[in-house]
Amino acid sequence: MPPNKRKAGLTQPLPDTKQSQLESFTAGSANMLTTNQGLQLPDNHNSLKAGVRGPTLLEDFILREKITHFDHERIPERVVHARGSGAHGIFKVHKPMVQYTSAAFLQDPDLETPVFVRFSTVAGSKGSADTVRDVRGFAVKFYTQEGNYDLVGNNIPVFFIQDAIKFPDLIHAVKPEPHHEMPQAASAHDTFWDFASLMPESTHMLMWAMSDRAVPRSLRMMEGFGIHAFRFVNARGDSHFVKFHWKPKLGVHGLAWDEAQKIAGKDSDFHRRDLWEAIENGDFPEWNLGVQIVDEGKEDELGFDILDPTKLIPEAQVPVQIIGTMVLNRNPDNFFAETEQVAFHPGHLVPGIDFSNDPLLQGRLFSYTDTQLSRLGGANFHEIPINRGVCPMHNFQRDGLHRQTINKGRVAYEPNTLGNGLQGTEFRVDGGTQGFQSYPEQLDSPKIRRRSPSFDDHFSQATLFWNSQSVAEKDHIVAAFRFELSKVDVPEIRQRMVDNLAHVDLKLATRVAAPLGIKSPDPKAAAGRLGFRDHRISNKVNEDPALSMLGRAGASVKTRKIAMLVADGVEAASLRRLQQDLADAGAICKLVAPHLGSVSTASGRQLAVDFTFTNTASVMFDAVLIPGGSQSAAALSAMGEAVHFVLEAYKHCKTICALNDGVQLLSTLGFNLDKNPDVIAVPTAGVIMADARKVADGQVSQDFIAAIALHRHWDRLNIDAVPA
Ligand code: HDE
Repeated sequence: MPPNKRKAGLTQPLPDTKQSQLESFTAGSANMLTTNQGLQLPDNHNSLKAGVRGPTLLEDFILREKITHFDHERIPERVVHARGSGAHGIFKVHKPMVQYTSAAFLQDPDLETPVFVRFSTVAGSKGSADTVRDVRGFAVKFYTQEGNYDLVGNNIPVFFIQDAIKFPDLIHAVKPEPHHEMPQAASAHDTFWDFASLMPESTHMLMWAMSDRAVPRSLRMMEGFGIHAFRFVNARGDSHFVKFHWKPKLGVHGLAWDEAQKIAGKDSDFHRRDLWEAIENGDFPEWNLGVQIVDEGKEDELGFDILDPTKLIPEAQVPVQIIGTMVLNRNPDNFFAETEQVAFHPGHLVPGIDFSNDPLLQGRLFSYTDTQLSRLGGANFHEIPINRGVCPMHNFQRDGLHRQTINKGRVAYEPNTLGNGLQGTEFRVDGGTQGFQSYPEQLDSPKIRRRSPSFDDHFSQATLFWNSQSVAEKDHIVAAFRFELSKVDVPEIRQRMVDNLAHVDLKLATRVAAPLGIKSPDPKAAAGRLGFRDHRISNKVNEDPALSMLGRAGASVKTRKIAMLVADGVEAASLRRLQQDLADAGAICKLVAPHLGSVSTASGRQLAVDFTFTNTASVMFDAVLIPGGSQSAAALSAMGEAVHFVLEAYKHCKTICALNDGVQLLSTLGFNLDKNPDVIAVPTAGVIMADARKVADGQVSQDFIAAIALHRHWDRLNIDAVPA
């Protein structure tokens, strides 16, 4: 039998004798391709044939091994959250949480707990576009010294349904319609709105899903939420309810809907690329971990049922305490091995954290292991490197498909007297006093298949969300409902939905209904429907600033992308100064020109070009600079693509700065720079027109940076009239 000569690719140490044999055969052959059995290949280009022009021989075991492996490269994609992007990082708690929880990773501020995070969309297939309107998954695996803890959340703090038994219906409704498998990764179709309009408990979540939360600018600019109430349990066994929040340090920002749709075509990997590049560039994304804590026994004072996952705890009612920070600092080495094979489960707990009776959470506790069995092909998925814990693991579970561990000894049961157990120790349980302890909640209730009446309020928090939005955010919600419902063919479904919305806010419903070719919304029509409930409780707060994205725009331009539109003859001194000031503030500047290579400046120097108008678009950037230089401005003004670039950025409410002759590109918008050289003009929010001399004294950079930090200028004038 030929000895194994392979070195590269070994993941498990070989037994000692094999290891030394391997080393003695490796010299000089480490780079040879081999079969999976280690046989060196003579040729990786030609199969074995009967003569150079003859048929391929069945005997060609090398060809067959290679093709067989290829044929089995795919595993089933996740039934939901199929499209995802992952990253490694670390988590650190800020101060010991001993008062509330015994979880070891939440005690020591010096302890770094490794994490792996996977962000995802819910509805689309693995190859679908990143920027579709959808909820985003935000799943974090903490590799703690007490075992893996998974916080498997979303970027929206509530969910569509209250009971797990409705999940297959919800997902079947939102996925492509089964007869023709359309549309991909979109809720804008009849079956989704048919279901949603018949499930008024979904209304609160629909408000979030129609807001800009569902079209994030970046995965790095999203909040994350555990959604359900969990329990913190301390060493004395005291329990507190806890809701988890991730707060991004870069702020919470969304795309314009038109922009999101265009990006889906221009770069369907937009979010994946953004996350990857930020980490490669050393701009490590960070989130604070926050908790809302409610004393066990005081949950009734909230005014709604803490177990109902269609409700959030308003931050204005129970503030979020920041307890730690997560930094994502390493991209995966291999997408399949890590991001695809990672297996999250809300039931992966550590001592000190426990479940509540939220009926959605309870159903999830079954689903996740079950789905891994078919997705990852058997019961040993915990042995896949990305899923392995970093703490010791011992039990007597054995065998199964793809078992990696070579268990030693004759004993695979407990109790035993025959075995020394693993590594010479007898592993056992100690009678129940150590390890994970379930919180001993007192239960004395009849077995019953019924919803608690405390879950019957389906609208008050939808109204709270609506009331908490700014004017622009309300406009976006109305526009999103209109868009989605306009794609619904059956008018009765459109009608049913706006009748439901009339229970959130009549003005909202009336605005949504206006262009949909249906009757004015009628709250009574909804209320008359079988199963419809509007047992409204009064909210303890009527508005909560934390529910608005605009209420908390980040004050930084860090990692924001600025397009600088240039052609031959561009005025370079002010361009360079702005580039420098923006780079100092952490922004990323790219030169976009009519051609690749370089452009000549007005003073005859060469500037290297990053992109052309053909291979990029305004939707890839957060802001635009049009420098001065009469020749450059004239060339760009004569190019439809350059003018479109500027108009589109304007329409998407991005900051635009134009210097001297560059202002020509804004003339279609009716903006012209006064010939007064001292002027910095701001004709509408986020449009800065300036003389290059103002650049030299730093004023333009300051104004430009401040405007970009506001993210978008949603209240900009006249955007509906702009043809882009
Ligand atoms: Fe999931 N969910 N889910 N889910 N979920 C899955 O597990 C399920 C729910 C969430 O990046 C699946 O490994 C049921 C809420 C995320 O790998 C599956 C119910 C929340 C991810 C599953 C819910 C989530 C999943 C598919 C209703 C936010 C992606 C593949 C009771 C708190 C994790 C898999 C990743 C994935 C079931 C509802 C978050 C089928 C039955 C609520 C972030 O097990």
